Amino acid sequence: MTPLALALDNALTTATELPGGGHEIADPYAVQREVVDLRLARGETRVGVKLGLTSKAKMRQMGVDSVIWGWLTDAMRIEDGGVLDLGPRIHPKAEPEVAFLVRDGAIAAVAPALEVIDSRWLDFKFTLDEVIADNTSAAGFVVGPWQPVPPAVDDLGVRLLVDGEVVESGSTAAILGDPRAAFAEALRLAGTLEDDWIVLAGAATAAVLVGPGQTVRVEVAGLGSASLKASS
Ligand code: 0L1
Ligand code: MG
Repeated sequence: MTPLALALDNALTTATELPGGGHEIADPYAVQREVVDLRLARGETRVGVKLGLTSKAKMRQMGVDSVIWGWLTDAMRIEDGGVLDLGPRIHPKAEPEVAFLVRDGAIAAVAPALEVIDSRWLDFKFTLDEVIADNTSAAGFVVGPWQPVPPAVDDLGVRLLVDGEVVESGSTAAILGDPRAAFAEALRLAGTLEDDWIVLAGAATAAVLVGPGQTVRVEVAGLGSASLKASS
């Protein structure tokens, strides 16, 4: 186990931040595996994968031209309409996404989703290798009602609302041009996707900080909505 994986895990379990920006990391996905293994050793199970940096805006911001990916575990799941406990969080943000349900290595259903990202790096300041090692900031997710896959999901309107006010809006086109492309990338990167796993395709807009007591909702045209409420 590398000292960095242990430090990231300690930051996760104690809700404290690590200064980022200067770590030499030979193999960031190997550190990510260790970070996830520590969660699995505490009894969590893998329930899917997530893609990150799927929008051109986020890629430009990080100076990269390819996506990153990480693991989802059962402990990250928040029921639709459920509570995001802010106690064990550092500086959680929510972003509107689309989720896919896996069956036989293919897409079986689609749903509106929220991802909660909570970087273990101070002020969300990290290098690409550092955010990969940190399991791509994965911290939580909400999946709305599963829907049959419509003929096209490449330009569905997306709104992110906080306490009923629209704070971000965009289109699923921001997710690699088509969220199904994100599913294909997830399959390629993970090598295999198991039945009933969830694939979070990536954010359609910028993420917003979640404050105490706030209700955050995603609406995806034609797919419905999903929400969470932050603890006070
Ligand atoms: O899911 C994401 O796109 C987040 C990837 C990591 C970058 C961040 O924490 O903003
Ligand atoms: Mg995301």
